[in-house]
Amino acid sequence: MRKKIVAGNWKMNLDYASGISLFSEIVNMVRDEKKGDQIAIICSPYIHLNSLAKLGGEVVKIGAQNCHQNDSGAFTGEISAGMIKSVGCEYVIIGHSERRQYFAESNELLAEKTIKVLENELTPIFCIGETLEERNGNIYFEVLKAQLEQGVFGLSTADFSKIVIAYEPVWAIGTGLTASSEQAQEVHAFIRNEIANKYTAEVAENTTILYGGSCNPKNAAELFAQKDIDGGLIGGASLKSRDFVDIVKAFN
Ligand code: 3PY
Repeated sequence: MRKKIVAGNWKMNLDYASGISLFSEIVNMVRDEKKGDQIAIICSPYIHLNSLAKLGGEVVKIGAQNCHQNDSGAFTGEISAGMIKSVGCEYVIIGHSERRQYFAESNELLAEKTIKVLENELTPIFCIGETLEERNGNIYFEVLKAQLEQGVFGLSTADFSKIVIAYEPVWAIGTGLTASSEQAQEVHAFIRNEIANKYTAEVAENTTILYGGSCNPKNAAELFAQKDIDGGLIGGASLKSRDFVDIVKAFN
């Protein structure tokens, strides 16, 4: 079954105390305002994960923003999917464009990370998206297809059915620009069609595909009303409790 998800991505923001305080506000508001079939998630920096997982309970789920592709070992500064699982997290963002851009994460590496996340019974939120140059050059469908093929289409049907996809046009991240609801819907329909071609129409129909990239309380309702948009991955607006909860409420 397709899920309705709003996932906040706090990126590298908030010290420990500020994170706990913002999250507590979010939990209290989401508890009152979330509809039964919606899932609210906060993907925080690693330092918050343990505490947030305990505070969030069933109301707000917790995710990490990255993990390493190995289980353990001499990888100074890294964190494994098993460690993330051990503190009560349920989700991990994989392949956010900032990881691809600033940390040179390739589709092949992201495929390894995705497998590790699944092995640890966590849900990957696998991000794909084109740059402005690729959009203007009209090669965005090819780029997105390659990201899917090399990143997640190696998974078995059973494993693929457990993942969430996030479409985040790179040109709409941190720029204040948003894809119009038509532009976003066009790409979401394309992704769903690619999934149907690779797996089955049923798998495609049941895959949750989120939109990310300057999604905010003003544009969320129109984006989420599109047939193939199942929610959002929210950057800046997830750092304000009222904005985040208004986006959670934006499903009709
Ligand atoms: C944004 O909204 O800018 C994001 O990058 C969400 O992940």
